[in-house]
Amino acid sequence: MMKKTKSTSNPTVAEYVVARLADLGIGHVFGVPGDVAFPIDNAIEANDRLTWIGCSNELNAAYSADGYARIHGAAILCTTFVVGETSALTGVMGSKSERLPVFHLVGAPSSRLMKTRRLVHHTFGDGEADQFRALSAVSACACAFLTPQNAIAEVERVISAALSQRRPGYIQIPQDYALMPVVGTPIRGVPLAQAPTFSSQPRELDAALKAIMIRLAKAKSPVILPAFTIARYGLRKELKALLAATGIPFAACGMDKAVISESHPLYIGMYQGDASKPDVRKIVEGADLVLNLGGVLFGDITTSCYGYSLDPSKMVTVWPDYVEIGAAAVTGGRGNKTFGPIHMKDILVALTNEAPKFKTPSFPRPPAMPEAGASADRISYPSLYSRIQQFLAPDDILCVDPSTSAAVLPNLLLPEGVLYLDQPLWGCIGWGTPAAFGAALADPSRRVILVQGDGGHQLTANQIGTMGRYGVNPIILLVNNGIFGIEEIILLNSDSKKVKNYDQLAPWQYHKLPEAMGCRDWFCKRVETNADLDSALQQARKHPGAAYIEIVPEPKMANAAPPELVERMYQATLPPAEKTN
Ligand SMILES: Cc1ncc(C[n+]2csc(CCOP(=O)(O)OP(=O)(O)O)c2C)c(N)n1
Ligand SMILES: [Mg+2]
Repeated sequence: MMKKTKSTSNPTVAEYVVARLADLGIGHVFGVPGDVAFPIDNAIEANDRLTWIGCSNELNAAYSADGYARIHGAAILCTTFVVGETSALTGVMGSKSERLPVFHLVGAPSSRLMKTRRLVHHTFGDGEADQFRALSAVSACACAFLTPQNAIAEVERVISAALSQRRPGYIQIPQDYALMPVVGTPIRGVPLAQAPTFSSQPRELDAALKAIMIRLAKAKSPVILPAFTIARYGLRKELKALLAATGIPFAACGMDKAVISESHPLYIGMYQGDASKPDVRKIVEGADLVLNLGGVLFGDITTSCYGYSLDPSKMVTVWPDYVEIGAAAVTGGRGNKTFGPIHMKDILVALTNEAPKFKTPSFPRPPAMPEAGASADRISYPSLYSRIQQFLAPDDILCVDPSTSAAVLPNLLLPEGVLYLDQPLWGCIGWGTPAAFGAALADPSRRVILVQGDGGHQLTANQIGTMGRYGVNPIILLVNNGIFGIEEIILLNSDSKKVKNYDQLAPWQYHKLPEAMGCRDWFCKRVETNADLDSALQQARKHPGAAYIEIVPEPKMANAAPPELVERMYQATLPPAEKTN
């Protein structure tokens, strides 16, 4: 629990907030400074537990905080009033969508300017300086506008909500209040792993457990689907214990790749609806009980556009804060029964102690991506992906930007301990470079490998300069096909041979970017053949610093989406009148 400390001279609001977040053990703050945020920026700079990480823009800062939170558990982002905070918004909203507690600190004009409706910069000039708070509010699960009087209570409320829901928290501080001492007794917090979130309601927990145990007792062929939230809530250890106790095999869905190491003996492979391997599909869809642990989201991108068939009556979903028998995701909310509030950790632990041990069925080990492409040949998509498969080493962090590669790389079989970072739900191209930077900063002992398309890269490539500035050593694999490739793959009437004008890109000299952005001692190479790619990958792995490989595949898009998938996408998305076209 938190200790209360009595102090004769209280810290200022800005000093207090940053100290309280530093208590969580978050060591870095991603941001861009600004005049009204100076009190916060200065408090961060003066706090010896925090390091300011100056980013090339607020969007990059937000994505970097997102990547950092994926590895560290939480992150801090600091921007200035309106122009800064709104630039960060799609990044922070991505963190909300993909359940990452990013604390967003924003400096606002002095309260006396706002109260007297004076015309301040970064506004529409109409005296309504506080109208923008509603925009940022959408990106967070809790928002606070701090005063010296409410700061202590409000900061606790935001921290508690953000950690309970694993979503961003927004804290705005007017410039004058930021410099005034907090009123009350400052709270000294505990590190993230010990920070209290919410507790289960005992009778509900008991009832939910009974309901699950009844189903487990009858089950002959159960399967587990662990969701990404297991990682977000730091429950990998508890899940491993449950797997060991029950012997139930598990599959990973599209948003949940490598929540548990893919070298685990109970791992059967990826379940992505129609895009699954037939044996995985048979085990998952044929299971008489599906334990959906953490709340897998069955969305368009991760299920091959709803190409899955799961019987809702056979599903038990342990959401982070409640248990659902039957599956609203599948039934549209009909006929399901819920218990809550329940913390999913309590269910994992209780099931580990009480669930029966099953005889694990035999299943083939999930296959690695097959080898492809002779040395002397031009790089093709299969040859590139097979080389990424060979290249990965235990404990690497593989980060994949939304692109053609993101549609194929879930099919990799990852070595022991490799983490897979992607953004399948929010799906913002350009997230990859800054997110890879944040992940690399969060754990310098692991090698971050980024796979990104050229289109996505053009959105946020300037964060490479920030990577160089702070000396992280990722390996960037930049796929230069000159186009927004995945868009061409899923285009309606894609029989046209001509790439759409709107899918074409400015031809950058990508491998020269690190040098131009001041990165020293990076290994940079442009490759067109498999032999050159092999050699560049080897050198990149040995190189002590960062590496940037610009990969130019042959023009042919080697992995056009199956026609049935494209058809299903349009059946699902277009109005009926269009469907016959
Ligand atoms: C911020 C944002 N803008 C636009 C899109 C739509 N979009 C999705 S994928 C994609 C193309 C990605 O192209 P590229 O990064 O070059 O990867 P490729 O498929 O060519 O390998 C676009 C424009 C998006 N998802 N996010
Ligand atoms: Mg491209």
